[in-house]
Amino acid sequence: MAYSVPPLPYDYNALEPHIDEQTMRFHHDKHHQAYVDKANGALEGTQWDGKPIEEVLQDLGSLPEDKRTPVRNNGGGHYNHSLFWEWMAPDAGGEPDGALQSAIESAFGSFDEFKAKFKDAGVNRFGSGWAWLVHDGSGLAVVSTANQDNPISDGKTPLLGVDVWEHSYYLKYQNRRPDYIDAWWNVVNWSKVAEGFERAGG
Ligand code: MN3
Repeated sequence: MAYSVPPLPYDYNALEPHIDEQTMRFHHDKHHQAYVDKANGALEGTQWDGKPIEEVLQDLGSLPEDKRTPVRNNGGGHYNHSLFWEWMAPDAGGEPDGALQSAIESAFGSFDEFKAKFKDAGVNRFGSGWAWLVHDGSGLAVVSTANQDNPISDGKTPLLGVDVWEHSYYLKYQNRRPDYIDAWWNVVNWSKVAEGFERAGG
């Protein structure tokens, strides 16, 4: 089965005022759809057609050379955004608790130091890309990737990511990417992040 854009798990305006409705409409309905259409177009009729996107991205090297870049970009775009919608929620934000809180404190010193490092990764990503909290097999780390690359292609498990492409903030924040990231913390769905942390082995 070809890939499809998953429905948003909340209304387009549910993340207001932090993430505006118009941005969510374009981002989910237009940008994500374009990644899905192009990924489907690239894989149509191949043995990878319908294979779970995370499995494809974990093994990009097995793809024929002419498919590798389109799938990396558009399959990555599909996977990244599918995760991104779920990592946000209305009435969210705050801080994680339990095992995830402890792991963040032991990896970064404190929750505030983690936030500062994550924000730096997003602000300093030149051009388009993502900042991530990942589990790298031994513990938590902050990384950033260019374009639509996902840490899963480097053997890391993404636990939380923020889209820093201009399309994710320009309508409301224009060139102020740091302000967008500051506001974005108010919609982070920490219970979803904690689920991924448990699946990654805690
Ligand atoms: Mn995006």
